[in-house]
Amino acid sequence: MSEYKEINKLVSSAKHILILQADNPDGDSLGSSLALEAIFLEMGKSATMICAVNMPAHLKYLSGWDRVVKDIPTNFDITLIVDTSTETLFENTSGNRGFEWIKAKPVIVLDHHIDSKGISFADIIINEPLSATGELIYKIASDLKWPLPLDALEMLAISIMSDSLGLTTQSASPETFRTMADLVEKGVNIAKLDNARRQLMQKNPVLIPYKGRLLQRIQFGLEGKIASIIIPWGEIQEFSPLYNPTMLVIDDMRMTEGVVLAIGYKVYADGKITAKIRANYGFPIAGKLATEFGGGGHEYAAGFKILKTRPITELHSQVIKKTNQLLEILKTESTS
Ligand SMILES: [Mn+2]
Repeated sequence: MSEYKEINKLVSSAKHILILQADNPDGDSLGSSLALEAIFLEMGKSATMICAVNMPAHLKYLSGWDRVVKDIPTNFDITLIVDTSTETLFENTSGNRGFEWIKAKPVIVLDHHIDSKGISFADIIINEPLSATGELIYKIASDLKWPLPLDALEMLAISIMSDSLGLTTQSASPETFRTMADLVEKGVNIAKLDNARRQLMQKNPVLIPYKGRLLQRIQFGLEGKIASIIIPWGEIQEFSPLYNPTMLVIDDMRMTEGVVLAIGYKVYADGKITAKIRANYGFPIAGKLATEFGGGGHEYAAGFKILKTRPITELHSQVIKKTNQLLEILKTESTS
């Protein structure tokens, strides 16, 4: 793997490394950041973790989350971007002073979203079809014989468990299980990590009646195949700091008989609309649907963002139409 060697060359000669997450941090991107931070510190380097948005509350069981900062320092040598190769996911980051410095210095991307469009200012993009960026980092670190202290191993395990939903997704390969076995053998205690996660999953009591309201607003379209929910700006303001409103009900939406796709829209004050898409097993169309609207993701989990103001009802009609087309194509493919 000559690309791994290229990474090693850049990392070896760097003293201060930036670890950058996109504007949509998740368990994989944060876990991968914290793992790399631990690895680089063990190598005697300094590392700064950057993300232009606040860490979501449900990730705060990952010890060290509060070391992720928004300000880009001046004195760094290289940047590692984790868990994305989609440039549009740096909208907030690009508004940050110092983004030009990042572009001017070497940029390495470590990702596993293989359908992505790429990042124009990256020097090296490693994008492999693995379950999580954490799995890729374990592969690279093992190959390059980087030090892997226990806290790094724990973070890699969290990354993999998070993106593979506890090793239950299609992307969890035999290699993913072998990686997890390695991590456990090297001292990672999954039960302990999962207990920390569960404690943090306890919800603020105000979210329980709110969830009830959301459940009543779920709409079913395309003969019950699509479940959708719209979160208006007022609710984003009120409830997002406590929990991602869409995530409160998305599993209920997906677990409804006949539903193949669940979609949650958030409508912001400036008219921006974001959509989170989850497809059920056997209907791998989430990524393709998101791509139609300028976004991206995986077969079963994806999202997009629309900056231009347009009525949500109009957008949803187009989403329904596109979903129908993708389902037709899927049907044709499976019978041919
Ligand atoms: Mn990921």
